[in-house]
Amino acid sequence: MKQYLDLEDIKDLDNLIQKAITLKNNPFHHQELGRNKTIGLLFFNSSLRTRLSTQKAAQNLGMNVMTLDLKTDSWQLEFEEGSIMDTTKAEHIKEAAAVISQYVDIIALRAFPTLIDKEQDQKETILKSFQKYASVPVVNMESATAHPLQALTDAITITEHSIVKRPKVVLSWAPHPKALPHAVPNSFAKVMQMMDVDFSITHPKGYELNPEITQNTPIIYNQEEAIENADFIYAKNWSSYTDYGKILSTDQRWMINLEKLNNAKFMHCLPVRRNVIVDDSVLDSDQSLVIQQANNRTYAAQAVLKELLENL
Ligand code: SN0
Repeated sequence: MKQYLDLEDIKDLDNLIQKAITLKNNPFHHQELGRNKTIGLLFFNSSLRTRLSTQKAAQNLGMNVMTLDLKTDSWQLEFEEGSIMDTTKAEHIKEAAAVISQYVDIIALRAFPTLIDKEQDQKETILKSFQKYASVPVVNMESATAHPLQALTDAITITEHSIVKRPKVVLSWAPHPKALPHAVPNSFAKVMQMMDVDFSITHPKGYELNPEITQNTPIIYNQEEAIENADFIYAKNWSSYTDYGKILSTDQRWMINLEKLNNAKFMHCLPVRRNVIVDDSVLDSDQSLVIQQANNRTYAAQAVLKELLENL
C-alpha cells in the first residue's frame, strides 16, 4: 500500500481484515518495523478516537508520533494555486506539505467538509493537496467525503460479530441537532458493498447519499420495514446531500430504541448524542458494539500503517 486516501487503496479487504485481527491478538509483534520512523498526525478538526487510536497503532509498531492541530497551533494555509497571499493566510500548502515531509515518514490528516460549498468538498481540496505536495504517504483520518479508517474498523467489527454467514446490515439515518458530514455513511456504504453482506440503507426522503457511492444498494424509506430481521443496525446522522448541508428533518421517530433493535447489534462510529440518535437503553445494553468498534480503530489503523511501512 502506497497511501490510504480511500477504500480503493485496499487491494484485498478480507486479507486486511484478517491482518488487523492478527495484530489485535499480538499488537507488539512488529515493533522493529516502525523503529526510527515518525508519523505526523495533522488535525483541522476535533478528534478523540482517531487521534488516540492512530497514535496507539503507530506506537504499537514502534513509531514516533508528532501531532499538530492545524486549526489553532499552526499558520493558516492557502490552497489556491497562484494566489496573491496578501491577506490572512500565511503559508501555502506547497511549502507546508513539503516541509512536513522532511520531518515525518507518514502524514495522517483530518479535514472535514465545509458543508456549504458542495463542489469544493467533492474535490477533496485539502486531502488531495497534501497528497500532491507531500513526498511521503498520506493517510485519510476523515476527509470531506470519506472516513476509510472508520469503515475498515466497521468491517472488522462486523466480521468478528457475525453469527450468520451473510448478515443483514442496515445503515439507518437518525436525527441530530447539527448538520453532519457524509464521510462516515459514504465509507460505510462502500465497505459494505465490498463485503458479502445483505446491505440496505434507510433514511427520510431528501437524505439520499451521493448515488455514485450508493450505486445499487437498496434504499428503503420506511425504517421499520428496512430494519426487520437485521443482524446489525448502524445508526448515523448526515445532512442532506442534494440540498447540500441542510437539515431537512429532526424527526425523533427515527431514533433507535430497544424495540427497533430487536435482536440486532447496534453500531455507531461515535461520538453519539444519547437519546437523540439512540436511546440510553440501547447503548447501555450488551447488544451495543460501539466500544468494541472504538477498540478496533487501533487495529484498523495498525493494519494500514503496517502496510505503508512495509512499502516505504
Ligand atoms: C463527525 C461526523 O463526520 O459525523 C465525526 C464522526 C467520526 N461527527 C461529528 O462531528 C459529531 C459532532 C456532534 O456535535 O455531535
